[in-house]
Amino acid sequence: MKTKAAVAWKAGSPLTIEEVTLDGPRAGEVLVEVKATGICHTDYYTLSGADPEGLFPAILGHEGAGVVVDVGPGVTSLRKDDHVIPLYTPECRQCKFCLSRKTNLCQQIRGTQGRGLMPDATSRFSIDGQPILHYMGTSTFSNYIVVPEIALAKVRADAPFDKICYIGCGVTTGLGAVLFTAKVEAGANVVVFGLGGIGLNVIQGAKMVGADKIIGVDLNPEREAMARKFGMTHFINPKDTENVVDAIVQITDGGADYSFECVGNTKLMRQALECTHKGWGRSIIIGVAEAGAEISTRPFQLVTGRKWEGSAFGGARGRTDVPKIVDWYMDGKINIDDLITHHLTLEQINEGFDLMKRGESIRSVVVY
Ligand code: NAD
Ligand code: AHE
Ligand code: ZN
Repeated sequence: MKTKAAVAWKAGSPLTIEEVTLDGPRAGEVLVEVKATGICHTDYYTLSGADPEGLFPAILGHEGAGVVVDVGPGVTSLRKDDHVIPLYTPECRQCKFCLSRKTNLCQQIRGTQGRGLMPDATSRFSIDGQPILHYMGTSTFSNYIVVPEIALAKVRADAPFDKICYIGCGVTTGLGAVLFTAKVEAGANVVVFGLGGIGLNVIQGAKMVGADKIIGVDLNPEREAMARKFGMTHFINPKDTENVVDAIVQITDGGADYSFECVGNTKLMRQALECTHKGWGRSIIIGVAEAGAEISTRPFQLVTGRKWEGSAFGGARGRTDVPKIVDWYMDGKINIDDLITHHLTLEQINEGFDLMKRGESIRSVVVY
């Protein structure tokens, strides 16, 4: 069949809208009509050329929601008309990683996914016979996609696609880092570096669990009002603060219990570790830093009890946890609507990247 898609031909170039040939689902695969997709900073990161796994030409996008159109042989858990959210972190429930119960990082199809291919090492997308690569196993910047069954969360049918698509990455990543990775407890002091599409969801999660002080750090003063609305109690703009670490240590009487880096900047990662409390502070890296970047600190910071950790997709097990997060949204327990600042058509997708770069959007959502 044919599908409309925004294609990334090479690093640093705007996407172009193309008619792409899409082969049907093979064994264990599902054809999905994508109804809406968010634009995450990670899409921009890969498009910029900073991603060591960034391959071109490809169809980017990993924050979608849609409807099952057809299933391939052997698919048992989904059928036509089911509403789904594609998962860049699948959940096969069978691999060593899933069975460990220690991680959400299912590795069943990670090898081929990282090479822009389906599990049988081929692409379903092509233009005039030239293969176009998949991205993060999802490629939600295409109106129709083929996705492995293990990379689809089935969600309730009454949830609006243009909101729940954000649960496909940003919402789950931010909330999950607090709830599933750090397991922040009520009364804890929390610091969030970067108040964008991810960081504001970390704030929302911290508020949800009853954190005490919730300190936000961002260079963009426009972020303060929105962050306060979601539960931030203190705002630090590094431009106006001589020493961010000292300021946080002072506000928290010795350091934060938890910090979250939601920018992808290795200097901030160091500050995020060093602003946590001696003896027990935990710093969670969420931001994705460019190829070749490395983190550093004095080992003494770790010797004296601080812990450096990371979180991918908020530690969420997608097929299990994503439907629950959709329920939280539908039950009014979490706010997604206010974070979606722009709705765009696929033809306007490059404007979505520009809004992000200019710091004018939290999340832009493309509606097909
Ligand atoms: P975003 O562009 O919406 O937000 C980034 C925020 O950081 C902005 O508010 C910006 O003003 C702020 N910022 C930039 N430089 C700063 C600095 N030096 N000091 C303070 N604030 C600064 O991006 P996003 O969609 O929220 O993504 C944030 C990061 O998280 C990206 O690196 C993205 O790739 C990553 N990410 C990781 C996961 C994961 O699973 N680990 C999932 C999604 C996104
Ligand atoms: N290809 C990148 C990896 C970037 C990365 O860390 N991705 C996160 C999700 S970001 C979503 O917005 C992730 O889930 N990582 C675990 C994994 O297996 O990729 C690079 O830098 O190499
Ligand atoms: Zn993302």
